[in-house]
Amino acid sequence: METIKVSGMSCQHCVAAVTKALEELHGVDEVTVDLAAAEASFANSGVAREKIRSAISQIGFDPGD
Ligand SMILES: [Cu+2]
Repeated sequence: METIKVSGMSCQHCVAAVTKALEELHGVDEVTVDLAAAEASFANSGVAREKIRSAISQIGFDPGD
């Protein structure tokens, strides 16, 4: 599993939006977003980190490195 910090989430709607955005990436599966930890974890089969970061920022949240 891979993890990434996600800043700016405030409620379960944000969690759902981030989950959906990541699941839409081909190669990313089993997405779990932890609101309290401000972190998403997922199985990644080859998706570039930059693509993952951009999927998060495109919906208005701030991805970590
Ligand atoms: Cu929210």
